[in-house]
Order: sequence, then C-alpha cells, then structure tokens
Amino acid sequence: MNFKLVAASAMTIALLAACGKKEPAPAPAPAAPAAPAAPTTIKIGHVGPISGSIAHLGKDNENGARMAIDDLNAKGLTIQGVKVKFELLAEDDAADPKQGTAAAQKLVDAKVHGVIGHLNSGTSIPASKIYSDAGIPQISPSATNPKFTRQGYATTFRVVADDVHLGGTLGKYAVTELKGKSIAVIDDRTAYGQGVADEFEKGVTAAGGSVVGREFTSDKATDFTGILTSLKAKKPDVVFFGGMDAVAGPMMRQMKQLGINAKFMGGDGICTGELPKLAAGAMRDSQVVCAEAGGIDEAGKPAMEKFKTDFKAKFNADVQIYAPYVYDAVMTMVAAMQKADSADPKKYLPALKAIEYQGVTGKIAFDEKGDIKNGALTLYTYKGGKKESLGIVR
Ligand code: ABU
Repeated sequence: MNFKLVAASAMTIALLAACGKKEPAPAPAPAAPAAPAAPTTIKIGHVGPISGSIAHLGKDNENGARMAIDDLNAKGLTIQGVKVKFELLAEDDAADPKQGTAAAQKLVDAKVHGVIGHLNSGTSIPASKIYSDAGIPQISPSATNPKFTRQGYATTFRVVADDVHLGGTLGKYAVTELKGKSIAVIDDRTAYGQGVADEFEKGVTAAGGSVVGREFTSDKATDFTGILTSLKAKKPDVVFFGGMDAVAGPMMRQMKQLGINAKFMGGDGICTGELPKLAAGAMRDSQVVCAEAGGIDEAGKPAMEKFKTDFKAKFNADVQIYAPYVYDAVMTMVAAMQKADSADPKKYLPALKAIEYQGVTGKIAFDEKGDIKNGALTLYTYKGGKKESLGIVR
C-alpha cells in the first residue's frame, strides 16, 4: 500500500468533514480492454470413400475440400460482422450405401451447416433424404446418376453433368467417331455403373448403332473371365464399362490376356489419373475413351493449372479427377452464406439456389432441380500413360 496516498486520503476526509461535505464517490475503474470475440465456427461436412478399392478417389475429393477450407480460413471472412472459422468434418462411407447413410446421420447429429458429397451416386442418393429431412444443403461434386437431383429435394445440388449427358454422348461417340460396329456393354450393377451403361446404350441406338452383348459384374469383382469370354464370341470392336477405375484396370488386363483388342470406353468413374497404373501395362495408346463430367474453355485453363500445381504442392499428389469440383462446391456453398450473411441453412439455401459463382471448374449456377446449368463434358484418351483431352462437349 502507498502510505502517502493513504495519509492524503485521510486528510481529505478530515477537511471535508470540517466543511460539512461528504466524500465524493470514487471514480469507476477504467474498463479492461474487451477481448476479441472468438470466431464463430462453420462446420462443413464431407463424405467419400476413404477406405476400400476407390479410396484414392475419396482421398482426392477430401483433399479438394481440405484445400478449400484452408483457403477460406486464410481469407479471414466475416458473417454478420463476426469473424468466422471453417471446420471440415470428414467422413468415410467406403462407397457403401449403408455406411453412406450412417455417415450422413452422423453429420446431421453434429449440426453441420452444409455437406459436400458424397462421391458415389449409390451413397449420395440415399443420403440426400437424410440431409433433406434435416434441411441441410448438400452439393455432390461427382455423383452423376440423374435420380440424385430428381427426387424433389430442395437441398440437393450437383456441380457436374449427369449420366444422361455423359452416357448419351459417349454412346454417340462410339458410333460416329470410333465407328463401332460391334459394341459390347458391361456394368457393375451400382447406381452409377448400371445407369451410365443404360444411357450409353440409348446413345448408341439413337446414333444408329447396336449393342451386341450386355454383361454385368460387381464393384468388388476381380475375375471377369466368364463375361469377357462370352463377349469375345461377339467379336466386339468397342467395350463400354459402366463402373469405376478399380474394376476397369483389372478388366483391361484380362481383356488383353484373352486377346480382345477392342477400344475400351467408360464414364467419369474410369477417367482418372490412376487408370494406367491399375491397367498395369495393358492399356494401348488411344485405346481408352472416357469422359469427365465437367470441362473448362481456354480462358479457364490457367486457373485450373494453378489449382493442380497448388494441389500437388500441398498434398504431394496429382489431382485424380474431381478434387477441383469439390473445391468449387465448398466455395460455392460459402459464397451463398456470404450473400445471405448467414450460415443458417434456412437463410442461405435461397442464396445457393440463385448463386452465380466463377470457380476453377467454370461458372456454377443451378437449375430448378439443383443441377449445374450448361454442364460440360471433357472427352479424354490416354497416351503414354497420361490423360489427353479430345475436346469439350456441351
Ligand atoms: N460419377 C462417377 C462416380 C461417382 C458416381 O456417380 O457414382
């Protein structure tokens, strides 16, 4: 205690008492500077197969989401004047419909503000009911079965073209460009594989061609000798496979062993960076024609190249296929939150429906179903084990 101050204070009291005055109330202590408000956390869910045969694709998607979240946090965004922090809640559905719905329920219970995913149509479709019931917006970056956005859910969106566009275009290409005369079709009986194969068949027929044989397998199969031997008898010049790269690679190896020298076609599920490795030397240059369910014009190429370079630097991995679409899906969802100045799904959902966002994959705007407007496809082949663009189709 400071004695001089105490003594002075006692003297003041004595003087005031002598004058008949009361001691003035002590001045209030100056307020301590306010601590900065803690940032509000906005939770974004992501679901894809991080285990199982297409874990490399699930990881590609999840990394796209992680990159978007990190970039958003680096920007220091505010909503209603309060700094926000984005948190990624990443779940593994192993490409399995049951695990997909369990992951969806887990994210709903965790009160996520929005979901990006799932990767597969077979998981995205059943999960979409769970998100719809909870009023949580869901954007799939890669599920292409048309049913996904045709269930009447207001919360369901996708940033890629669907299998009607994909399968139909490839079917026409098989007849008009590859001049396929004896076209065979195999699918893996998943929502995606069977659906895209059906659309391919319709495209072949509409272009005046015909399918000489149709077989099916599963997304877990490793031995295709039976169905390939049956198709070999039909002397196919084109084989279309509706399914994913993890099955397509071994199938191509077995086609080579059986002496089937047909062109090999597939949708976006086989159109990955990993396919040449999975085919393990069985892929001839220009043998494969596949399509990614998106595409950018010349003006968009520098941004996409920068994305791929940044992605490689961050994760020490090349983009497989859909990481940029996942990145854009996160950014589009957050652009809607900013427009609505709210992360409350009820408040930002109308902004998401009306959004126009320029991403690395092109312009993103949704039609009344939640599908991307004016979606593009990019046709690819492989040369020297590398993907090579054959052009964009709208
Ligand atoms: N679109 C190809 C892979 C994902 C899916 O639709 O199942």
